[in-house]
Amino acid sequence: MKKQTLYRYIHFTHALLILILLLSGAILFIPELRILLIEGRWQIRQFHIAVGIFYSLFLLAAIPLVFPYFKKHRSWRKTFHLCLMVFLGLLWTVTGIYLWINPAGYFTLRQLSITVHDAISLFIIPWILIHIGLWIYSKYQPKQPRVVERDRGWLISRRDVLFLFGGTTIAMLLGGLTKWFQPISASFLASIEEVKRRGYFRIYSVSSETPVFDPATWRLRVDGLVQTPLELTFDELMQLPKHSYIQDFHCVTGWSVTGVKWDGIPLSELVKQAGVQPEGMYVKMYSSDQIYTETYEWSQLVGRDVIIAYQIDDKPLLESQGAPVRLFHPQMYGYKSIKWLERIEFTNRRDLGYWQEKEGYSLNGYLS
Ligand SMILES: Nc1nc2c(c(=O)[nH]1)N[C@H]1C(S)=C(S)[C@@H](COP(=O)(O)O)O[C@H]1N2
Ligand SMILES: [Mo]
Repeated sequence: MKKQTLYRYIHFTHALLILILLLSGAILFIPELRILLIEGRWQIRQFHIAVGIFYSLFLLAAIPLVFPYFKKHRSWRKTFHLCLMVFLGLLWTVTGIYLWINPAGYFTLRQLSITVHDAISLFIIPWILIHIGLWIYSKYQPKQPRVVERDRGWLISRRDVLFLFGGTTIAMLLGGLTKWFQPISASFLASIEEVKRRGYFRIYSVSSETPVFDPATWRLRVDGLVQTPLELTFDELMQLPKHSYIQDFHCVTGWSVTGVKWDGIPLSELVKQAGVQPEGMYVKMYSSDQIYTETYEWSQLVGRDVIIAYQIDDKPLLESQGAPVRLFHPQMYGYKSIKWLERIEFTNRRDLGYWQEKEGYSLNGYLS
């Protein structure tokens, strides 16, 4: 293959991969799209990761081919672009891999990785637009005999400096603007303000079907190694003493909702009625989605703040939020907050929960 054609292929594949990554990334990033695509979100994340891995490998494979080209056609602009791409690509890859393999890593590190990952993506968008703009512009320029740019080695002129700094500044400014650009509508803006102030529940579900709450048939079961197994209707559950407080919610993947008001029934109230047998050291909870489970040490759940939550911010749980009840443990990550809770089993063995099995999340899930 002719060298020139090869470079064209590399350039094209590069553009295509970035575009796919940006599009799938945007779906994961923009809250409104996230809500629209609740169901496919997990698959989109997997897809995004897969393309990301392919993209990194592609970059790695392309570098030995591309460097000689840049050596031959050395110009400051090209070198700068190449270095920029390699640098951003590296940061992108490193943070992406961190987010991918460390779903339960240190909270601050994850938050940092997400911020850097998003920032690079936002920076890239204007860069691409300028890139395309210049390309189209050059297409429409009357054909001139190509002037070979004189290789000035590592000498830079004032024009180069202006170009580099000006270009970078513009790209960064535009990148910053895209971050805040949203379709204008009063309620939309208000909701964005709210989201910015305190975060937003991202509504996760590993199942594609949302369990439907029917008060007539719904029961909460407490069984296993207990003295008296229980089967409570929603009304019976609501007769028990309630407990309310304000507490932040943290997902281990880096997002939080601050200042959430929680209303619920302390788990200890149920246990008062059921009574735990001495061997009942562990607790396994089941969701009516039939997929999600979580496990705990019984000693981790005795505090009054560990509740079976039925209201968030004074409103009954939405169906997608786990209606009618979900667990909430103020010292643990969101994944411990099992939604559509329907069964609490006391056992003498510690099982793995859904995410421990799938992605090796920490068993105890304490906020770090
Ligand atoms: N049944 C069930 N419960 C679940 C999940 C789930 O997928 N299914 N996701 C968990 C995770 S990882 C988080 S961060 C929170 C998210 O709560 P939200 O969907 O209300 O935003 O729910 C947790 N409880
Ligand atoms: Mo989570």
